[in-house]
Amino acid sequence: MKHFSFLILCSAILFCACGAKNTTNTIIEPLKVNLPAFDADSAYNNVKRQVDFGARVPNTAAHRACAEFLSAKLQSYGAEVIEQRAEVSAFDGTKLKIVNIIAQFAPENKNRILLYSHWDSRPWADQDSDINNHSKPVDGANDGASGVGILLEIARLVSMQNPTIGVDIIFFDAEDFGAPESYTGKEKNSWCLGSQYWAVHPHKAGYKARFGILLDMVGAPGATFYKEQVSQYYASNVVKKVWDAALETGFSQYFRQEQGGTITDDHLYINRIINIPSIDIIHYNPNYGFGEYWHTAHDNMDNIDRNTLFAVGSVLLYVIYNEKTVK
Ligand code: AHN
Ligand code: ZN
Repeated sequence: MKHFSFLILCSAILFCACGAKNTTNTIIEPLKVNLPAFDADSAYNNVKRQVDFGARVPNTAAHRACAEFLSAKLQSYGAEVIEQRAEVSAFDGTKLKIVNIIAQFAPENKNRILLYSHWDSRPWADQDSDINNHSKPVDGANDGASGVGILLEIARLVSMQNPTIGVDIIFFDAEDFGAPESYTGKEKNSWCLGSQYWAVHPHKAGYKARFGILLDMVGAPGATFYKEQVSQYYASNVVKKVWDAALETGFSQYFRQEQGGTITDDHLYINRIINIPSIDIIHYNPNYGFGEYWHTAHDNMDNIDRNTLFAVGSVLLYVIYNEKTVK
């Protein structure tokens, strides 16, 4: 809120200052678009609701209950929702019943953007310093629930104020079922099973979007988002668009104008398989790696900061509402 008020204030000062000296009839527009205000409390509660189900590990009751919650929530915002169910094989042959949750706003609009996150949580806290936790699932407050929490809030706002473009939101399943550290067998592409499935079987034949934005671990205190390299390779213009938006809205302390790591994440398959130029907004420091909570028992609600949710949500809104339709 602070940042937008500040922007409006600046624009007002600029407007008055120029107006005073202005002898011609130039009209200075104060703001390009009217953005809805991102409600960080609402996003936070969305994260908490998911975590309260317990770990959202495929083939569990918590997973099924949370899917129902997410789908109902999106429907309550007037989206056209598809639950894409499938059975996929994990790295060790385990059959996973997965569900990708797809919400379409203004499905008739040909100009679309795609926003996505994974909604499952990791079955093993295999990065925990306590070896007893390696067999336990993670809460995934940040790793999974944070991105979904922000996108649910975006869905609420999009339902109240139509952007000029159509918006699709997808919650991908089974991103985090990648082979654990202890696994010694062969494995390939064992992460991102839900997005890999969807990229081969999109909910609409010939589905297209202008670009895609993935949110992954976007709620930790003091999170930093560097320009991830898979994103740079496939969609450097989208990286620029988003990082410029962060500059514009005053959130550069989160969105760093520096190169990040190369991350295997859902966006890799969306780029490679279905060719939607996609970026990953992910908390990963090229020098230190993921946050110390990552894939540990500490990725709980204590690891969620409303300020970070607000920064990411506000930058996204700026991008969504400034996207123009071309005929
Ligand atoms: C790998 O560790 C290969 N990819 C990280 C993707 C990820 C896991 N995002 C969240 N959890
Ligand atoms: Zn993970």
